[in-house]
Amino acid sequence: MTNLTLYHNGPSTCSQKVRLILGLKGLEYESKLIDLIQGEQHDPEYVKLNPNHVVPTLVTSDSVLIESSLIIEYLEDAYPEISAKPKDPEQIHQMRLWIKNADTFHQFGGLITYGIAVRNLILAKSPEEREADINIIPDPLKRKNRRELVEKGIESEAVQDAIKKSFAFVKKLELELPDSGWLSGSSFGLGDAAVVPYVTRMEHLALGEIFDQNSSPKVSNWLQRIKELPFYKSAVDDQIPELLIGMLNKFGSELKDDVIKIMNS
Ligand SMILES: N[C@@H](CCC(=O)N[C@@H](CS)C(=O)NCC(=O)O)C(=O)O
Repeated sequence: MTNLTLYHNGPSTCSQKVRLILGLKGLEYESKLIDLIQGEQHDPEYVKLNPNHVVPTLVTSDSVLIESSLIIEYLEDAYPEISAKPKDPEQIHQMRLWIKNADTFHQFGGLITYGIAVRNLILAKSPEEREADINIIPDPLKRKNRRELVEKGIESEAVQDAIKKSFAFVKKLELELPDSGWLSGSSFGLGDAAVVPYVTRMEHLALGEIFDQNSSPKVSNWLQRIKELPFYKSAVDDQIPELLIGMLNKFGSELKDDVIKIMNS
């Protein structure tokens, strides 16, 4: 019997990562949803758990765990029965490089999501609400980036850089996906869970053609195999509102040609 409470958000990439490993291991958890658009991550009670004002946070009977990549490593250490990592030390190192790649890429995933689509939700708020939303972000650089990408969208230099980094991320994945077809040894595991949310995010933003069967067959097959895992639907699809997917797709489709042009520039 586990005693796990996950503070998370349906579409959040870092939350998906943790839910995928909970799903793989068949671990039950109490779900506490944090609405990021409403700013619940800044609620003083939540900030006591996660001083970085972000999701996810996993609360166990003994401790409060933050940082999604460290949470999945914790889950592997605490619940090793269904393993999410290879035995071979070199393969473990390869897997961890992918976890690190995903962590490095994370900020760019956020920039493309906001710069292409979510900025429109923020722009729909009153100027006062918008300013308050931005000013509450604790990290000054993140605050500056958020303001710029809300104002400029894909005209922002940071968003354009993130679009190019997204393309490079998929290319690297296509080039380096091991023959086993997984990023975690011989089966789905921590490396795959860390990377896949960023790839599906691009798909939701109508950029799926950069990793379709023609352009990136290895990534395309890997993604398909992950989507067929028995726990994928409950860990990911069921947790992302259709309305949000529709919104990401709509704004992504409107800008797709421009985004692809930036990727190739
Ligand atoms: N390094 C952190 C990053 C967490 C993070 O940035 N979470 C995003 C969602 S994927 C978030 O809560 N964003 C809220 C905000 O930026 O206001 C982790 O891996 O847990």
